[in-house]
Amino acid sequence: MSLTCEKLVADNAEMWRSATIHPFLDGCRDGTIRLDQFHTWLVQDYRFVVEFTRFAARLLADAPVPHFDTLLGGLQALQDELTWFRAKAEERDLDLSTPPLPGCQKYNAMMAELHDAAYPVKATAFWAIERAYNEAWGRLGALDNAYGEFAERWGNEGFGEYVRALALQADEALANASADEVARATKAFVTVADYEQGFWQMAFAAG
Ligand code: HMH
Repeated sequence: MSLTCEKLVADNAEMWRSATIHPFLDGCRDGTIRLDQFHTWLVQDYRFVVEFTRFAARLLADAPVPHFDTLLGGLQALQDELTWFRAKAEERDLDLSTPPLPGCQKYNAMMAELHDAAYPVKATAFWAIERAYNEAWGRLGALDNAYGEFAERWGNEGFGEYVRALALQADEALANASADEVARATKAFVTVADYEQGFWQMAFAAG
């Protein structure tokens, strides 16, 4: 049996919980998050998504042709997302050129380091990053407050389908991966879980 995305989540259940359940998210659900905390997340996540877009392009460059459709759809969604982030920042008068904080910086550095990794490693990390947000925001459900559109962006059913398609592609790549690549993919998954937790904490601790 080869490694699968589901097995990674199951084998690291506690870490994954910490990556996707956090007081920052509870605060968005309850409306108790402070603006400085939320705005820190918003600006830092824009900086993250810029680097994530470069990572998506590298993933596409290495992908087998049958994986193009899902990844090109993902790149299209990222174009929309970057435009949306700029609109949200403008509405809230936020400066998107604010330098990345350490929790964002190390996550961005990790993605840049993965540029040279084998396709199964990149595909696993990319899926994990999208899955984390789908699960974290999706768990909040429909929100009747200012954070509803944020939860909806990553928690919606279409995004869930995209994440499942990414998992199938990563699983397929892992089935054909070397033992070393499987080990590196596992390490990348654990790092994503760790850095996701750190990213929420970075925003929550702001101010
Ligand atoms: C920190 N993880 C972080 N930001 C995001 N936007 C995503 C995952 C999903 O795109």
